[in-house]
Amino acid sequence: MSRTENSRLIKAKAQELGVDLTGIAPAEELNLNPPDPRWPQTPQRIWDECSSVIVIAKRVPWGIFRARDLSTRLYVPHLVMGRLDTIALGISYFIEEQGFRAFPVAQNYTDPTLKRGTYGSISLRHAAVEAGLGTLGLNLNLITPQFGPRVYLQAILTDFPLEPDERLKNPVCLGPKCGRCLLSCPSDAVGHWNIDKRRCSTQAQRYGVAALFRHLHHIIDAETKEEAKSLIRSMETVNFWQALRTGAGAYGGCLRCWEVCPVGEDYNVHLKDLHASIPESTPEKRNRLKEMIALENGESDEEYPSHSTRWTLWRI
Ligand code: B12
Repeated sequence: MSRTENSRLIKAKAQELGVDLTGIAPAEELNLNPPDPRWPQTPQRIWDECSSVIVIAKRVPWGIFRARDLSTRLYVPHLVMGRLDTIALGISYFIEEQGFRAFPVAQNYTDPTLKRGTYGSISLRHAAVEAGLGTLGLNLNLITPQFGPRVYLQAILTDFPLEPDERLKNPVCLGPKCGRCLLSCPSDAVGHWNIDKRRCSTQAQRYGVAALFRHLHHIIDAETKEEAKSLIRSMETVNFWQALRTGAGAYGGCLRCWEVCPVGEDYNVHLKDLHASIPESTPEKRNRLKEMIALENGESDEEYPSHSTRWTLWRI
């Protein structure tokens, strides 16, 4: 079969298994363009015979953006991520049946041989842009034309000969003139085509590893044995146990920038009625957006943040 036919076969299989979007990136492009060359998240680091990276996306159920209950919002994203892993494994076995090799990458796993801190073996958002699924937004989320940012991602490395998809030609994000992700961010983590990861993680990883370290320190530093005992038996400890057991709150714990993003065919139908107004917006945040627009219009001396233009497609 030709490469084009193989690609069609894989996409049909992915759809049958429940994927919402599938794209194929040539491994060579990902090897040549690591998002941060100091810590190259490239396929060849993992497997040097890999010729293609199949990127799959699954949206979260729209109802979750109507849930007021935090535990649901912490829990459901992990069901989606788990489903993606299962599907990626299914696609890998399917490729083996065609006589080639394939395997899913460690999706939300921190590769300790790379930069200190949480850093995936492959940056899935960058791979998704290379596979033509969307472009990176103001806060570096992958934004897709169909579902805005409201998709989780996974990737499969393979040596199956596949025809790659073309990258999109125009930015999908509306940029600082929209800026709704910046205005809504509860930890004020959104920069100019950038994100303050530490700030973001206070919400996105509220029972993540940094929070766990803090909790353990509180226990060690307790002034009395009674205080330490009560910290050990606290609801906080239970929350960490739940996070370890289900993933809920370990990561994926904040969906605010997702539900306010007006890009995507689903926004008007499922989100606009509840999320059109943004209570977290302040004059100071709105001013920051104005400054970004001025900078983009060349009305400022500051340097334009160009690190991510290959993937945002903004201003190129
Ligand atoms: C670690 C991690 C986090 C960390 C750090 C995020 C980050 N930006 O790296 C924290 C906890 C903050 C986080 C938060 C969230 N995450 Co997260 N996260 C990951 C994980 C596991 C690894 C990310 C990674 O490797 N980044 C790699 C580096 C290269 O990316 P980067 O640092 O953004 O690189 C750019 C900038 O650093 C910039 N840059 C470099 N140098 C400099 C210097 C300057 C001065 C500037 C301005 C910029 C700059 O240029 C680089 C290239 O564009 C991935 C899974 C994966 N394997 O990809 C999920 C992943 C990215 N997360 C995801 C999601 C959904 C989220 C959250 C929405 C929370 C949630 N509900 O799940 C938030 C959104 C935050 C955001 N807007 O980025 C999804 C993204 C889906 C999508 N539609 O985009 C992923 C792909 C998980 C998945 N399986 O789907 N996440």
